[in-house]
Amino acid sequence: MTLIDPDKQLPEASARIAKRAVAFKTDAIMVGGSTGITQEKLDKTIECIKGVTDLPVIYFPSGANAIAQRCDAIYFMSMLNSLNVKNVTGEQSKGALTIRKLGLETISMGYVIVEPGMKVGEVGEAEVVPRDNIPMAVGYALTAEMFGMDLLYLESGSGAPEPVPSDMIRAVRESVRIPLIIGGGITSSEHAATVLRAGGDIVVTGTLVENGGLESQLEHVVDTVHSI
Ligand code: 1GP
Repeated sequence: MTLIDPDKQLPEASARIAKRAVAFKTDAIMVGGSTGITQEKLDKTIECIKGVTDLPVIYFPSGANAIAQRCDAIYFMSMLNSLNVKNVTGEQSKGALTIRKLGLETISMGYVIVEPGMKVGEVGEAEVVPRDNIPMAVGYALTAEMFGMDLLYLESGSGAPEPVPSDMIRAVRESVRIPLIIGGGITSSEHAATVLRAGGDIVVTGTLVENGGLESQLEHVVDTVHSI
């Protein structure tokens, strides 16, 4: 899945990124970012993206301050290792009625921040899972599954120097049956292959499409994901 942050470029530029990602056969577009998301920017970005593709556009929210009106689905997500309850159930409870009134499809997701966590770890006030603390990651994964969540997202943070460690992904994969999304620091087909071989089901790339890797790397990454 290709992640587009509405705060990083104008809506028309987001649509251009989406169009190229679709040409390279990405499977879905995620829209979201940790800071600077306004309702207007979000809705305009999704409108522009939907003008260039029929692929699912999934909103990846950072709070209840902006809820995409025209997305195909929204992650109804809880940052399980946040120390601030607003990121666990607070923002969700503020946004739930709006989501219901809009009739949006919700995909429940446990969101777990792994070291270094980057910006999302900071603004989310996460007690990040240390890269060598596999039991802690497994505990959160089981928590998500036992709560009945549809997905688990292991996130090392946008722009992280390395993806989530393979041995952590492997241990989590062996512990739960729900699909596993891996994001943060995946900038090459080697990274994508490593996280998928360890047991990830879905790879998310964001920074790659913002910093020039769109043309040079994304096609290879998607091809690699589809070949595993
Ligand atoms: C961030 O996991 C995503 O939420 C994507 O991370 O920007 O490092 O690809 P990158």
